[in-house]
Amino acid sequence: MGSYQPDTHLSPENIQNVKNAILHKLVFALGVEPREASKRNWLNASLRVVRDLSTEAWLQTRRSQAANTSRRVYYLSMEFLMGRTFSNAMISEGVYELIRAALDELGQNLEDIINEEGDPGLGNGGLGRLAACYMDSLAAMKIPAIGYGIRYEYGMFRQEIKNGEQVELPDYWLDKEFAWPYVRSSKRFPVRFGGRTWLEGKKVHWQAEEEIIAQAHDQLIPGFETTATNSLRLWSAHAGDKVFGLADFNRGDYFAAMSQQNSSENVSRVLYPDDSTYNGRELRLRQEYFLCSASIQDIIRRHEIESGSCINLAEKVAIHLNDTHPTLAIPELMRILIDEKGYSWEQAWNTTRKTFFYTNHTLMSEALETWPVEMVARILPRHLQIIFDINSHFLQEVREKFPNDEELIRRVSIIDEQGDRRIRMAWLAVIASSKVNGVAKIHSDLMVESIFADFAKIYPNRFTNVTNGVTPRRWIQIANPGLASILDKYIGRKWRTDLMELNKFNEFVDNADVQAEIAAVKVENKRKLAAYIEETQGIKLNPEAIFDVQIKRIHKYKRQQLNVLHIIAHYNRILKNPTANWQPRVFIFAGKAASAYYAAKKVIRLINDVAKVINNDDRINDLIKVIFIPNYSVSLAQLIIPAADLSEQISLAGTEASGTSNMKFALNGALTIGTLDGANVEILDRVGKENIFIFGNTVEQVEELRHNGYSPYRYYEQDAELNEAISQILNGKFSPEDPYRYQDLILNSGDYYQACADFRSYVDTQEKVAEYFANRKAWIRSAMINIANMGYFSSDRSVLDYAKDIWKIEPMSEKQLAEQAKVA
Ligand code: GP0
Repeated sequence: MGSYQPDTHLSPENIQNVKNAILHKLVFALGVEPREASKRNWLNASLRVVRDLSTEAWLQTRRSQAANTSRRVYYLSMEFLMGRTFSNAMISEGVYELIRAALDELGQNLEDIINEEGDPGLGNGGLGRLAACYMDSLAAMKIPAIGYGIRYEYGMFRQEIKNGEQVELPDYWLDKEFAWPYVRSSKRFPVRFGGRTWLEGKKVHWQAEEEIIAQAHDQLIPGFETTATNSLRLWSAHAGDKVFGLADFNRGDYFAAMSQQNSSENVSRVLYPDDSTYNGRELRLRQEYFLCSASIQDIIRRHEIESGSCINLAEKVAIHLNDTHPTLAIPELMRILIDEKGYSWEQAWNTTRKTFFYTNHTLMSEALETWPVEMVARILPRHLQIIFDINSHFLQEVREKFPNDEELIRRVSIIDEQGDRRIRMAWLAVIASSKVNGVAKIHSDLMVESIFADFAKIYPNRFTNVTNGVTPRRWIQIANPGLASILDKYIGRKWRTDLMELNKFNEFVDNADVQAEIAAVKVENKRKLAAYIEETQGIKLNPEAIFDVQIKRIHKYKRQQLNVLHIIAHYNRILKNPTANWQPRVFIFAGKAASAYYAAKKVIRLINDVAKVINNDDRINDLIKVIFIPNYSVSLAQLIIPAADLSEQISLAGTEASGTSNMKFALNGALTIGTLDGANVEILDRVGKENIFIFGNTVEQVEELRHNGYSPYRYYEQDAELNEAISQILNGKFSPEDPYRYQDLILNSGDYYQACADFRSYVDTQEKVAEYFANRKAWIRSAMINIANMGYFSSDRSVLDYAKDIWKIEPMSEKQLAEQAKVA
């Protein structure tokens, strides 16, 4: 435990102290009398009490990091899906039970207060949530780190389902007061756009046309039971007092000038809701540069304070790019080193190349960012020159290594010269980074065989893998306290920061008593989820049914449509043979579709249409329920995942980079039905093929089908069950009021993700699932084997891999964390 760990014993005296502290915050921080305090007031007062504890540790961590000579990592990400803060902060500081007791005596129920907190949706899906798990793990593992992102005023849209369709509503999350962050009024940086450049002697000048201010907001990231406390710094955009519409002012047009100010603040207004697709809007480019410029300025400022100059920047600074979205940090660092610090081009490039690292999160071409040269010229004229310079330097290097291969030069050039000229951001990120990694073994292998094949030839040692992970604090301890206490009882409590400890649970998989305890917790979690669904949708669920769950972004490649085809086939089978011994099943979906993603929104509608018909068909006798839970979020995931029996990870092989919910499910004792894709492959390696349901074509088979001209009609014609299910969709069985609604959905869209090809194997495997579930003892045993062998998938392991193999950072010790800085 850290030196700032307070006395957290549940003594009457400690409880009284915490009560006093909460009451003090209520009155003197919020200005509220206890008798009139709302739940939100109690939450914010309690949050402030916990924040005080974290703040002491945070300040100490900063002092000790400044004294420490090791490198720090800066994690740049356009998305951080942090989820709620309160429980996490309480467990990190070890005060969960104390706060519960204090609130109890104050007449408040802790669970109610926890549920009062909003869930900032500052991310789309896996990529943003991964960044959040990494922030948690970096602190817990005592790795000096700062996250940088954008404090969007509007996060991911709120999803409602109206008449079966997704409706998007704004999520103005800031109107629910959030007492956790500190506004850092002194940390403000100008970010400039547009204008022109010219040469004076050897020096380039950039006269911008517009300047906005980036304002820092810091969230403390307390490490679990350690002093180490990192920061997540999010930037908001402000107009500042430089008004560039001076001509308007001169004409006395105060109003026009001021309204332009308003528009500069658009930069941090809203998160783009597109997941894994590239959206080439100008505002997005401005957002990306805004994040990069403010963060790089801040990194240099801190480094200069700690080291006196920029000279040894690469020794002390590692900058990690979470996908290509923050790649403009590369030319921004170059610009500052050359234009502001007087470095030569070579010096700046050498420093930059040692400083950057890049993670690729997808191979799918629609996600790869490319910006038109014309647009970058207009918005970032100086950066465009630097990118051109990097490119010619790089192409020179390639020509020396591989003479007379102009075809190669054309392919690896940062500038795509075909059509309108475009900058390939992934190429820039690869060229400027010391290491590039994929997020699961299969993904990293495919990455160097496909999109980065040329670069792997040019830079053979640059590419590596770090398999994703998830934090066991949030995904076991907080989400599944029942499971946590079973683990504590049988294997001790060390799994929280060393998840390989779970291996010890293997000893208990045949123990009938432990099996019964695990089964009881699962049913309890299912009841809790069922209660939520009954309360919000009025549908009653049978907690003995198989809870079959697919929760993730709605995407064609993730193949929710395949899941639906199975549901329909299953429904048809029951109707044909109603008295057979069917396992009751609840099919649960949740997830958002990008607002402009027509086909994905249609899939949501199909799920809801199918749900309506099946849920109301009395002949089915409640053997099937189909549920779509609206407005998926981190908090909902924490409720749903521990209640799942079956985890649907059914993407087409070769398309899902890793997946991370697959890990959360298996850790919580759900069995996976999945393809040989992403991290499923590694989960299979660890839990063994008897304890996972693998189906479908392999990457090689998928490629072969594509190569030979894939057609879904062949499967449709040959497979009677598939034929029936598709025909029912196409004939309007599930949309009688609008029979043509789904004409364009499956066959006519070409079935690019080969759902029809995997249908037979999926349905047959689902049948095995049902048989296996009937043998409840065997099922629970398999669930336990999953839990016991998932230790590898902790994000603690992931960040330690990054620290050791990529960033070259030694975690700090408690002793180092107690040191004081020599500088002021
Ligand atoms: C990948 F390219 N991912 C992208 C993107 O734009 N957004 C995003 O969330 C995801 C992958 O799809 C993933 O396979 C992966 O686990 C995650 O990034 C983190 O690496 C599942 O969400």
